[in-house]
Amino acid sequence: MTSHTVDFDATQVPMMKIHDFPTGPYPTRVRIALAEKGLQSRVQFVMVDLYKGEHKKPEFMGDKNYSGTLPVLELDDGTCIAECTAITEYLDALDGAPTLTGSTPREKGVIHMMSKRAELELLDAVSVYFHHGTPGLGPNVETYQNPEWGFRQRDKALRGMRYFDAVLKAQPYVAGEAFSMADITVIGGLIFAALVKLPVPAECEALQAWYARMLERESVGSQPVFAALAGRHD
Ligand code: GTS
Repeated sequence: MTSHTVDFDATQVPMMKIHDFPTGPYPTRVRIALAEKGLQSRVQFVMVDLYKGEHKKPEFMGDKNYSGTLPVLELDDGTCIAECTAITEYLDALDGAPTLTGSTPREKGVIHMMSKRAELELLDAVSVYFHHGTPGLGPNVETYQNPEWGFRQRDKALRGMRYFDAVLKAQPYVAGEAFSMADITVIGGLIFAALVKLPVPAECEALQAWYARMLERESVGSQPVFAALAGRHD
């Protein structure tokens, strides 16, 4: 299922580059947004190997993203846009019919809030746990680790899951009645949780049922990270 408008001609969109790590939870957020908008054919993916620390090289941080993270959208004029939310907003605006980031002021405000909350309370917390409470990207890349901070963030992420479970008991999608960027952000959080083997608490039935529904969406279930998770035997 895609949310782009019927009369939108994606072939008119200039080619873009995405600096990408195909199975990363954050890059997967942008991959889902691209699929929702029907824009995959307009993108050339450029692999940046996180485990080799390519995202921390001065060239990458200087030319593409000062923060040294993925994904980064690079436009045909060389403009680089980092941050999944900013990239999603850009993609959503391309067809003049934003749906992932909301159309009305109220929708925009609520979606932005819930997406930010999903980052703060869940996805970013799991990410900190990965980098500080596990071997993360390995000793060559993880030059500073604070395990206590990592474990606190793991516990925060579990609280975040309980929060989103309560949200999804009351409404079908994270920001209300329609699929949005906020759902994509929570999906990113649960992908990262699965990668670090942090199970969703059994009592979070609404969150689990919502996630099962999300995985049925073509834009979500077709992402390479799910094949990687399914093929993992550790
Ligand atoms: N706030 C950023 C965003 O929303 O884009 C965070 C991006 C981020 O942390 N990306 C991860 C990264 O580059 C990619 S992944 O973990 O999903 O694969 N991590 C590398 C690092 O060293 O932090």
